[in-house]
Amino acid sequence: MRRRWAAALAAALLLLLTDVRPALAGAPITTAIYTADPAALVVGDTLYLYTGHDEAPTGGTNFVMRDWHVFSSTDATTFTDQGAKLSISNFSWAGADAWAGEVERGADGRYYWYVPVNGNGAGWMDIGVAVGNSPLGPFTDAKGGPLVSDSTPNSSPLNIDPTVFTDDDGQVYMYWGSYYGLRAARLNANMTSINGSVITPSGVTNFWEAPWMFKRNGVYYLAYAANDSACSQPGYACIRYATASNPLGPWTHRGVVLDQVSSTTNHPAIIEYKGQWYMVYHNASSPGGGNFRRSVTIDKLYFNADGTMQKVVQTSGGPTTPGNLAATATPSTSYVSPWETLAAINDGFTPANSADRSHGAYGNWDHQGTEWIEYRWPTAQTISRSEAYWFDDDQGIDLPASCQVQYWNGSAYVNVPGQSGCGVAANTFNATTFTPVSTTRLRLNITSRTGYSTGVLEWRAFS
Ligand code: FUB
Repeated sequence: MRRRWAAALAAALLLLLTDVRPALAGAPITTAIYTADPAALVVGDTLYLYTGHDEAPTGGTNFVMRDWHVFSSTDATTFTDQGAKLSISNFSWAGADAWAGEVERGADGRYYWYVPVNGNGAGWMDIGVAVGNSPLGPFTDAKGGPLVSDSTPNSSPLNIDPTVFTDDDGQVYMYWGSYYGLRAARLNANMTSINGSVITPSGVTNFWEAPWMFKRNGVYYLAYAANDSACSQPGYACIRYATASNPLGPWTHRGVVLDQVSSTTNHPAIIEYKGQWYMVYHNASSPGGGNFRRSVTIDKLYFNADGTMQKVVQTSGGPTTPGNLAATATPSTSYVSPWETLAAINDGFTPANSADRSHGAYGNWDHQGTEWIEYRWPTAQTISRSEAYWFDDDQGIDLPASCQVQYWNGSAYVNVPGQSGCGVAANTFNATTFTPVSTTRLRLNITSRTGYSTGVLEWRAFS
C-alpha cells in the first residue's frame, strides 16, 4: 500500500504555518481571443496586462503567435482589451514567434516592451525591444535589431521570456532564458543595450523558463517556471520562486507558489495593485482551449509574515456553468485529508480528467467506507440534478464503489426521491436526476472500494 505520511505531515505543517483566505473568484481576462504569457504593470490607478496572443487552430500542435495585446483594468477583475499594440511586423529583422514579453518604464518616462521573437538571422529566438510614449503605445522598434541573440556572449540556450526590473537606485536588470538556461544582465540607462557581462545566476533551483522579478520589503523575488517531477506531471510546469538580497543573486529557492495549470506551459506575473498582491498566469481552461490556445487569468496572492509566498489558489478555470447552484453553497464534509482542498468541489472548474488536480481536489485518504460531502445554502433551493466528477490519483484514492444523493427534509437526511442512479465513471461528470426537492442542504454519500479512499474534483447542483 502506498504511504503518503510524509506528504501528509508536510501539508499539515504548511496549514499550521499559513492562514487560508478567500481567493478572487475569477475568470479568464477574456474569452474573445486566446491569450498567454502575461506581464503586469501598474501606472497610476490602472493595471495593464501585456499578453501574447495564441492563434493556433483547434487541435493545433504548435504556437501560432503573431502579436501582443494590452489589457487594462481599474479593479483587477474586469479587463478591457485595448487591442494588438505590438506585432512581429514592428521588427523588420524578425519573422515569427511573438512570445513572452514585459514592459518597463524607463527613466525617460517612456515605456519599453521587451519581447522574444524569431529573428531572421542565425539561431532561433532573439530578444528585441520596442518603445512608446504611453503604456498603450504606439510602440516602435527601439533598436533596429536584437538586444540579445545567440551571438551574445554567454546567452541562454533559448533567448526568450525577458523580465525587466528597475531597482530603487535606478539600475535596470534583465533576466531571461529557457531550456534550464537562466541569464541576467544590467541594462544601460538607455534601456536598449546591455551594461557589462551576461551572468548565470546561482541558486535558482530547477529553473526552466518564464522568470518574473520584483522586490518587496527590500527583498528581491524571482518567480519562474520549473518542470521537475516534484512539482508537476511530465510535460507540465509549476511556478517556483527564489529570493535574494542582491538583484543579481545569489538566490535561495523558497518553494512552489503556483501548482501546474491545465496548460503544459505556465507563466507568472506577480504584482501589487491597490494594496493587494496578484498572480497573473495562463491556463488552457477556456472553452476550446488547449496548450496552444491559452487564456490569461488572475488570482489573489498572499505573503506570510516571514516574506514567503502562500501557494496561489487557482479559482479561474473557466466561465461558471449557468445554473450551477454549487457556486453559492458552502461545502462541508465528514472528513477531508489535511493536504486536500474541500473548496475545490465548487470552484467552477471543469477538470480535464479524473487525475487533473490543477485546481485542487477533495480527498478523504486514508478513510475507507462511506464519507460525505455536503452543500448548504442560506435559503431553500429547488434541486433536481447533481453532477459529480470523481478524483482518482492512481494511488490511495480511487473511483467509488457507489454513491447516493440525499437532502435535508427539515429533520433528517433522506435519499432524494426518484433518483436515476449515481454514476461512478472516471473522466466525466456523472449526472444524477431526481424528483425536485426544496432544501437548504444537499449531501453526497460516497462509498469506497475495498482498500481505497475516495475523492471529488467538482460537484455541481441544478434546479
Ligand atoms: O508562449 C510561448 C512560450 O511558452 C513562452 O515564451 C513561454 O514562457 C511559454 O509560456
